[in-house]
Amino acid sequence: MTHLQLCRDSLDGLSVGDALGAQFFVPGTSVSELVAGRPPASPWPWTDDTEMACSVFAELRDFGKIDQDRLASAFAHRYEPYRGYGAGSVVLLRQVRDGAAWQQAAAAAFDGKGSMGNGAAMRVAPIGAFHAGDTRTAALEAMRSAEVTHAHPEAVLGAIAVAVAAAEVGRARLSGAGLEPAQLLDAVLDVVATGQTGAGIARARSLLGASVAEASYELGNGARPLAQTTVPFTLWAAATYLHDYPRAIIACIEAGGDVDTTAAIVGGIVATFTGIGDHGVPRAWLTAREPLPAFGTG
Ligand code: R7I
Ligand code: MG
Repeated sequence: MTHLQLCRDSLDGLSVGDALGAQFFVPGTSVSELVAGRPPASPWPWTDDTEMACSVFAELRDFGKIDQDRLASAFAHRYEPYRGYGAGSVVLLRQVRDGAAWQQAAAAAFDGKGSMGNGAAMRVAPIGAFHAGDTRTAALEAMRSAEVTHAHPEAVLGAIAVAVAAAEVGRARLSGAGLEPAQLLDAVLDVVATGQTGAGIARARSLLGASVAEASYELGNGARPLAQTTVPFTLWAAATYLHDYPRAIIACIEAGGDVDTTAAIVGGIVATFTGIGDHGVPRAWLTAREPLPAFGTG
C-alpha cells in the first residue's frame, strides 16, 4: 500500500460521497431505499467538490506536493460552471482565469475578510491520505491548498483539520493499529484547537456516542456552507463510522444540509482507512458515480 494508493482511495471515497450525496437533492430520492440496499439510479454526476479534489490529486500524483500558483491555475482552468460551485468561488475562479493573482482575489472575497466557506475542506482529504502518518506535512500542505481560494482563518483551519484526520486514519491503516473515535478527534485537536472550527471539533468530541440527529443539530450540517458549521459534524461522523464507509455516508444523508459536501469530506477520510470493497466504498457505488475526469485518474 503506497501513499499514492491511499490518496486514490481517498479520492474515490470523496467523489462517491459527493456524487451520491448530491442525488439527495433530486426530489423523490429516499434514504430508506438506500439503507435497504436500493441506491438511486445511476449515473450520479459529481460536483465541484470532486472537480477540485481531482486537481489536488493530480498535483500530488505528478509533483508530490502543492505548488500554490499551479494549483490556483488548475482550479481556474478546469472550473465547469454547472458543477455547483459556491457563489464566492465562481467569482474568484473567473478572476484567476482572467489573469488576476490568486492572492489578491482570495483576500478580496467577502468584503476583504476572505471566504470561510467549506470549499477548502471539501477537497483536502486526499492530501492527508498522501501524507499518512506525517501530521505536520499534512497540515502544512492542507494550509497551502486552502489559501489559494480561502483566505479566512476558519476555512484554513477546517481544511487542516480534515487533512490531519485523513493522515491519522491513514497511519492507522498502514500500521494495523486500532483507532478509537476519541483518539482520532484528539489527534485533530492537537493541531486545530482555535477558532469556531476548533471549538466545534472539541464539542464533536464531547458528542461521541450521541445520535446523528443530535450531533448534526448541535454541530451544524453545512446548511450554512461554512467551515465551522460543516467540519465539526464531518469529523464526528468519520470518527464514529470509521470502519463502515456506507454507514458513514448514510449518516451525512440523514443529517441533511450540505449533503454532497459533508459526504465528500467524510468519504475522503473514511475511505483512506477502509479502501474499496468489504466495509469500504461499495464497488456498485463506484460504478454508479460518473467517471472521474481524465486529469483525476491514473
Ligand atoms: O467555499 P466554497 O467553495 O463553497 C463550497 C460549497 C460546497 O457546498 C460546494 O459543494 C458548493 O455548493 O459550495 O465557496 P464560497 O462561495 O467561497 O463559500 C460558500 C458560501 O459560504 C458562500 O456562497 C457564502 O454563502 C458563504 N460564505 C460567507 N458568508 C458570509 N461571510 C463564505 N464566506 C463567507 C463570509 O465571509
Ligand atoms: Mg458540491
